[in-house]
Amino acid sequence: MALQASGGGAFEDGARSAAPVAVVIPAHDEERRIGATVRAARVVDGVDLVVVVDDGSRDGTVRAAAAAGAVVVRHGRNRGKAAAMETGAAAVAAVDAREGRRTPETAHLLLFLDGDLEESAANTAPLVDPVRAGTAAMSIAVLPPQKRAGGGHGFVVRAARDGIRRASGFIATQPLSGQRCLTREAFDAALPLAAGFGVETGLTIDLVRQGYPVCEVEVDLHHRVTGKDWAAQRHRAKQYAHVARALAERGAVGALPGALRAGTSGGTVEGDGVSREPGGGGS
Ligand SMILES: Nc1nc2c(ncn2[C@@H]2O[C@H](COP(=O)(O)OP(=O)(O)O)[C@@H](O)[C@H]2O)c(=O)[nH]1
Ligand SMILES: [Mg+2]
Repeated sequence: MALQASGGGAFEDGARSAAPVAVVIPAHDEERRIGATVRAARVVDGVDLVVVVDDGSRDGTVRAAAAAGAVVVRHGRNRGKAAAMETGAAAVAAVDAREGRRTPETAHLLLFLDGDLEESAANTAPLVDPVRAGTAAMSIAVLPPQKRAGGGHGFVVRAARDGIRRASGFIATQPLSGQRCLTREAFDAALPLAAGFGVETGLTIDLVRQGYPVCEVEVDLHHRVTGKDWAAQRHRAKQYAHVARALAERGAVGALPGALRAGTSGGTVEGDGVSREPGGGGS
């Protein structure tokens, strides 16, 4: 179900019925979940290619992803989530060139998924539908409440949501959701991506601002829920810094103090989004 759509200006309307789907999975130290995620992604309707970008993992991510049938591209050192997405999209572009897919109608649609979705990655077809139909240039998955309660990254979610609204007017239910389907043109129009974990915030703002229609779709997905331990806190702090940078680069600096106030007083947060935060949608 499309929850919201915006834009319309620069978007070249048109169905992509002939386009296959390439799944791109940025992954870091994901050996326990990447195999199941890849296997599930491969059975999604229209998917003929799964690319895993291993971003300097220290574990067996590469081996597990390859064994599950993914094309694996490696960063020798950790370069961040956005860089991994750019690398994965470049790998798909090389396949498109080799296969003679040179038009918007025939180029692969890009389906970005996190590496920790495991079996639920098989449920992502509804994310592709609006992009294939030509009603959206980017769709974003809204996840249901997760099975286990998370360690709380509400302040990052609020900062991103508030900033996106200020910068573009788009009300994002789960602004950090990394499960997104894009046309090649939309992806290219958003380059260079906002760095690291700021990538989702930047993508939404940049595409809406350019007039591309963006929609949210409820999808039954489940991912690892991060706890409250030191590593989780560090992850959240890094996420927050990256989101803040993406917003600052887009002139939405005023969002940050507002978002922090919202964390304590409930001040500026929109709609029902806060209550949905357990679903999170990852980063
Ligand atoms: N490329 C890249 N991907 C990362 C990095 N850290 C995490 N990821 C991936 O980003 C996705 C989301 O990370 P996750 O830890 O699940 O974040 P959360 O969903 O916000 O809790 C997963 O596919 C991770 O493997 C990193 O440093 N570089
Ligand atoms: Mg996750």
